[in-house]
Amino acid sequence: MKRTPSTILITGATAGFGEATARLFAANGWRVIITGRRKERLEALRKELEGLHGRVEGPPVVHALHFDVRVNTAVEAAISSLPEEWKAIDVLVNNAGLAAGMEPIHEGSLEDWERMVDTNVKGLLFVSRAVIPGMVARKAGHIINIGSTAGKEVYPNGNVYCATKFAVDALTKGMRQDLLPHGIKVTQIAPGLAETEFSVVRFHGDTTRASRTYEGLEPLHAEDIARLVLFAATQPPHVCINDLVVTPTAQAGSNHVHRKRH
Ligand code: NDP
Ligand code: 8X3
Repeated sequence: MKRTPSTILITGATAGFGEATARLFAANGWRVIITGRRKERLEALRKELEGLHGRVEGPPVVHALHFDVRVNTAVEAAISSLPEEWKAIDVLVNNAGLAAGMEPIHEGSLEDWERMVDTNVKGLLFVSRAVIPGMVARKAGHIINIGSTAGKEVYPNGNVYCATKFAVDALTKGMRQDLLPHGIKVTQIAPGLAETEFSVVRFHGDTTRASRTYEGLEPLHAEDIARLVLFAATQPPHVCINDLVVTPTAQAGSNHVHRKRH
């Protein structure tokens, strides 16, 4: 039997898409499990969202889990530490991820490559492996993977980041096939240029270079993606959104961006 309200676990809820998604789902009455590495941000968000409904008593509506998706032992420990009343996860949003660097293939940093593969591919797999068996046992659930237009079309110097997002695209399709007999939905949302902390992380803290990414166009905002996650998660039981590719109006795929000149 379906329990209400539903429970969503969001990886990477300390910034960007994940944070906006946590806010939107909490505002819509969901029970939200927020996760990430930055403990202070998680705690501040937990407190803020707990106060959202002006509640003075009642069970918590937000649960924070602090872990690094790259460390499988930490992922397993965090998921198994969930109190009984938080264990039945209805929706898993595999959002935690990053780009690191943007160099031609022969100049790329091995350290950056490892960070991207470990976070975007292995991290997504570790969290999925820890959460999906519960969905299979309950014969219900929904996995929403955050891919990218970079996982549809490669762009110059995007090499390894694009490869990790192509992997997310393939894993989304693989998950949907494998989980078909278990009644579990699998969705990919593949955004284009969105202004979050993404480019600051990609360019190792260089905010000037990061802001150039969005010069002359209105990029997507984190809230735009949160709305799509809510849209996908609130379809009737017989409807599964497979793939949502979304770009700013000023972008047509990875390699075509229209920028206004000053
Ligand atoms: P942000 O940098 O704003 O947020 C990234 C989130 O991921 C943070 O909450 C961060 O939390 C978390 N994260 C990163 N590494 C780890 C880790 N090792 N363990 C746990 N959490 C981690 O970026 P976005 O919101 O833009 O990115 C979210 C997803 O969307 C990523 O997968 C990205 O590839 C994808 N994407 C982004 C686009 C964009 O243009 N912005 C477009 C298309 C896809 P913390 O540091 O606290 O751990
Ligand atoms: C992020 C979008 O085009 O910067 O995945 O790679 S892009």
